[in-house]
Amino acid sequence: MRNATFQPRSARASTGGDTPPQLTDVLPAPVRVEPATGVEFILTPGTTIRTTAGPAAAAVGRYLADLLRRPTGYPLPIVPAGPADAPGGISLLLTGTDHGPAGERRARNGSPAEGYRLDVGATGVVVRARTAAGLFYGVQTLRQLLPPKIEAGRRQPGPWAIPGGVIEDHPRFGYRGAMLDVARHFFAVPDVLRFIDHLARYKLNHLHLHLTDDQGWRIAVDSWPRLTSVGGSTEVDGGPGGYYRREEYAEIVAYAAARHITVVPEIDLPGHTNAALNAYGELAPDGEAPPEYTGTDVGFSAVDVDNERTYQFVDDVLGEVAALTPGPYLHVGGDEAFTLGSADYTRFMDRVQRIVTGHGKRVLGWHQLAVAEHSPGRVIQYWGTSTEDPVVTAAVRGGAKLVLSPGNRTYLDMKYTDATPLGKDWAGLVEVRAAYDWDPGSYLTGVPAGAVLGVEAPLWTETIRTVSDVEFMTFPRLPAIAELGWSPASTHDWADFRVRLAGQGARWSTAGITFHRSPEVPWA
Ligand code: TNX
Repeated sequence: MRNATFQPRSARASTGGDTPPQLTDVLPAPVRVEPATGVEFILTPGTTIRTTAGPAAAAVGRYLADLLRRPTGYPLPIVPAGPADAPGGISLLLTGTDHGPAGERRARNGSPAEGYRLDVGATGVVVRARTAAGLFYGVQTLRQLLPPKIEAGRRQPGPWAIPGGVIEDHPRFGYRGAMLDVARHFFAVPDVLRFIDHLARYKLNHLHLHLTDDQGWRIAVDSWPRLTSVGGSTEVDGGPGGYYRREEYAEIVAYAAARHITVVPEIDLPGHTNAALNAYGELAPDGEAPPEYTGTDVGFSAVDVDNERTYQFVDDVLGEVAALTPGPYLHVGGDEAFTLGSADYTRFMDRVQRIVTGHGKRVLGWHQLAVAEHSPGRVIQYWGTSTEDPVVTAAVRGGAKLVLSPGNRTYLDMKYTDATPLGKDWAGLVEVRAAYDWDPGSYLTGVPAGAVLGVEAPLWTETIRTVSDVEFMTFPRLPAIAELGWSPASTHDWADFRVRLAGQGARWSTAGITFHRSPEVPWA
């Protein structure tokens, strides 16, 4: 809970581009914020970054130095942390039992794995965490406490002040995600890395990549090469498409991992498979390869569920994707297989789930998958617009966990208003307040909060072609979903959120990020 000194700032004038942030401006809202009035730490050319011995804290130190060196022009050397009470500099201290000096070890036992504590005093800044992920989140908080010009790509004049006080923080949910559909329109590696950086700012920890659909197959599978050579060659409206070679995909996974983000690959089955069928006609129910598809209809394709070759295909593909996936989940889609009867669908997905666990992974799937048998550790992603779904509730009772992506709240491809040039509206218009004002813990009737793993904001790309399109739909709604995933329910307050969100606008402008200037938000 936030401490007594916290006050909603709905009445405060929104901050301009150069106004220094306050400790209470952080988004997502931290668990506890205690400003120290009149205290600030100022970065100088002599500031050092001190890290606990070992590679984990040093990596976060390098990440922080990379953020700060260009705009400040300061050298910010990374040096080993000395005694905990030595003044000066920015200290990133791991306090888990395996790391750090004994005093640090005693200081912070019991904080959740992704939590951190930030102390900003006149003589130094200290971030303490049990894990490198916690340090990383502390660094994201620190970044937001510097003036917006810290986001500039070129050297800026100081001063570089950080407001004093204490923040104690940890996430509400373990799964905080966003999805990018790289199948309808392909996005090359640099675009995906940029999207990963957007997630990192707001402490999201899962990137779901929708890698296959009717219009394109985007990940190389060595045992079925035509999936990409043929299936990757177009996209919606007939553009050139594309796909990730194994090394490119590994680069995405590694870049995400360095930001404490787990990549969740999705191979959509049994529907949304026209690109695969176009490449391998033997997998189609009539054995004939359909033509390539560059439109935006859904639900017309499905693999042949009565052909053993199909199961070989699924096993080969999921085996290769599993080998490229350090994270625990394989997403197997399962949505909109309208050409299959329900018995055929269920029988097929039961087998697919067993193939996933056979490769040592946990099943994630869109909520149509709820009808399939329970699979150990499986997670169902709810994308409906109703708060009642008896089939999903029954699956949860059977042991499934839930990720919430209600279409009318989290879908980044929905229009903001009728006037939004991009996007769709089948789930409704989703302005910022609609994205923010709901509670994932109590959303679905009959689903206890303990069954909710977290939230995810999906971005489908039928109408989204460029990085700027991606950003326009993502900002400012992604930060709203991020706050639902991270912040305690007790901090939920639209009047406060919209002012903190407004403060982010100058950061996005400085970083060259396109965003929707929603009239619901008091931008500077
Ligand atoms: C539904 S949500 C789909 C996607 C579309 C999206 C467009 C889901 C699991 N399936 O195939 O891209 O709507 O909003």
